[in-house]
Amino acid sequence: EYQGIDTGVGNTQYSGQVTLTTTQSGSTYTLTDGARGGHKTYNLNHGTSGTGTLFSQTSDTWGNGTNSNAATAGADAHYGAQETWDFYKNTFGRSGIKNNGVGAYSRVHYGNSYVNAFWDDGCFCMTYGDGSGNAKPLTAIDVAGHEMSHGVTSNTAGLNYSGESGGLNEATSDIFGTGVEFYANNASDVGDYLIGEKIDINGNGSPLRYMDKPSKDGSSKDNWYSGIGGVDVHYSSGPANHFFYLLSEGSGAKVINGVSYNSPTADGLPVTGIGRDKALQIWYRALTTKFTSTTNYAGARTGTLAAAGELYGTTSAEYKAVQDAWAGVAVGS
Ligand code: ASN
Ligand code: ZN
Ligand code: CA
Repeated sequence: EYQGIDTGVGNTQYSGQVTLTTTQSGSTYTLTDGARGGHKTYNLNHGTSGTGTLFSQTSDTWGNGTNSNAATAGADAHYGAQETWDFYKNTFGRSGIKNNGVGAYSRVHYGNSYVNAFWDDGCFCMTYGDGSGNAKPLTAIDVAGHEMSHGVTSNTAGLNYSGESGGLNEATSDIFGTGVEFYANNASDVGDYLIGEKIDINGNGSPLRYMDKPSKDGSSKDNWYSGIGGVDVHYSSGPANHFFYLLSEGSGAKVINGVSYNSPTADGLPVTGIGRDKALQIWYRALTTKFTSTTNYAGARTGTLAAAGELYGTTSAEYKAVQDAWAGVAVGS
């Protein structure tokens, strides 16, 4: 009987109809991505341990666009893993979370009304709750990219998940999660500098975080200050998210893909953006060759400047933009 890689269809909740890489084994298809290290997607069916069951059916069309069909969240999660793999491979030449060509796995339908998603280095796996009322799984693509990027950080800089390094760890996940969302270029989930805008975690349509002006969420910090290491890592990430937005897009008001941004600087001086592609290269090079487990904001400035110098030269516009963007979030020399 035939065994091999197949191209299926996912009717996702957040990204419309997408192509999924699956595996056919005779008359059965599974959510196993043979083109990306064998990444598998499992259904926990409201359990909270083990792997549940591998998504498996006799058709290669998955989900119906809502969470009333168990395979819908599977399709979103499988798509998120696929796009995250391709983003790292095609943007940085990184082959999987460990850069060894080996896929991870995803588990969906964790528990009941569980409003979170998380990466676990131990199982080398991703887990997604179904959200409030089991209606909004946390499987949107920027969330998927955010969570799997925690695995990349663990396997590179290893930024400690507390204090300033914890904020930089969280920001790294927001930065690359956003990179994945723009990379996927999905018409139903266009790229933006918002985090979690699709999962409606606040119940009023607002996103979880804003990179242009992090304080818009009511808790995140726009700029560095002495003592920021004492706040929750999801809020001390603010200055680095703000830095990344300024470096990519520059200060001031701007509309991108229909979303309005306004990014004031701490010093009141303008920043000229260098584009997201270059900003991503600088952050990735810093993460993988400069940052360590204890890197703080001052070290992130030094590390990204070193990365920009190596990539573009120390007299380049890119290098100056890195200096200006850090000054714009009150991280000085
Ligand atoms: N979803 C959360 C995050 O990735 C889980 C956690 O608190 N680590 O930040
Ligand atoms: Zn995170
Ligand atoms: Ca987003």
